[in-house]
Amino acid sequence: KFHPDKKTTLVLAPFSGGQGKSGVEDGPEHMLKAGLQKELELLGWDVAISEPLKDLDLDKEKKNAKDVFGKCKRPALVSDSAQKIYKGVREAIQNKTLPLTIGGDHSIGIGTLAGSLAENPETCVLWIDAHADINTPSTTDSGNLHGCPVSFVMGLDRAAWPPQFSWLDSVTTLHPSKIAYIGLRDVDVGERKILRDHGIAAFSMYHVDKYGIAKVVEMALAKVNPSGTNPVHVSYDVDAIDPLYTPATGTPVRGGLTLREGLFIVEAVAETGNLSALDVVETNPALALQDTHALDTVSAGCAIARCALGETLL
Ligand code: Z70
Ligand code: MN
Ligand code: MN
Ligand code: MN
Repeated sequence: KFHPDKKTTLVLAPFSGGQGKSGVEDGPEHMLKAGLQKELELLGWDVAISEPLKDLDLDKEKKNAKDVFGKCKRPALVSDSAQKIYKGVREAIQNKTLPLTIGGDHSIGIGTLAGSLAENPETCVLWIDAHADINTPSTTDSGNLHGCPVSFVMGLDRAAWPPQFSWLDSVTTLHPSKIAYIGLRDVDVGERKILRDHGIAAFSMYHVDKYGIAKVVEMALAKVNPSGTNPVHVSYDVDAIDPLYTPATGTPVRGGLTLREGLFIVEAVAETGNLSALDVVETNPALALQDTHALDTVSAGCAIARCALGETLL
């Protein structure tokens, strides 16, 4: 429904400032080298490429030891990158294309979700992840901003924000009823309270086992998009899938989705015709202990993108 003419923009987001490990900025390059663009073209999609971070000197910016605010690490760098990605995603949508953003760490979700919400405030979100990524600058223990993107787009704990994020004030905030999680299994104590206090739909691995993945996706979509008419932004952290299949990622947590369960989620969203944006993040080829680890993880990332764009809807 939302993209009958099958045009997408690959928004490359080679960014690692939202967490401490380097290598995650090489995710986009690896997915392109694996043939992602050609694969999507074979599915009938017209593929444009956008590089909003092209002028960012990541290595230089990461060395700025003064870029700290309270517990938050590199707020200036993360905010600047997120704002650039925000503009890239908005432009992709204005060009009537589906933004497919390839990360990079999950702090880029601040930019992608803000871009979707700015273009369509009705946008709802499926956040597929082992983690809730809803810490605020007050609740974060690690200080890593890839653990905080959801709280920023929801406008939570505004008084505690690093000043650099004030550009987000002009963007419609994400209402707690418009996001659902699938795959959770490593949620911080402070995050549990936020999820509970705001009544956010959170389907953990327990719910996947209890109901099966098809029912979970159905319940998640019914919660965030009851009318079935609103655009759905899927923000997909590859660590939602079990590290058996996606080992090359910064924070692997055992007991995750099987590869098929992980792909089923995006296949089911594709089937609704409501997919409006997709992020595939946290692929870190540098963390592979053997070649197959990087290949498996990159292949899974590409498969998520293909399935979201309709590969398995024959
Ligand atoms: C933890 C934090 C996180 C991804 C780790 C972890 C967050 N809740 N997200 N890996 N993808 O640091 O806030
Ligand atoms: Mn590198
Ligand atoms: Mn995660
Ligand atoms: Mn994440």
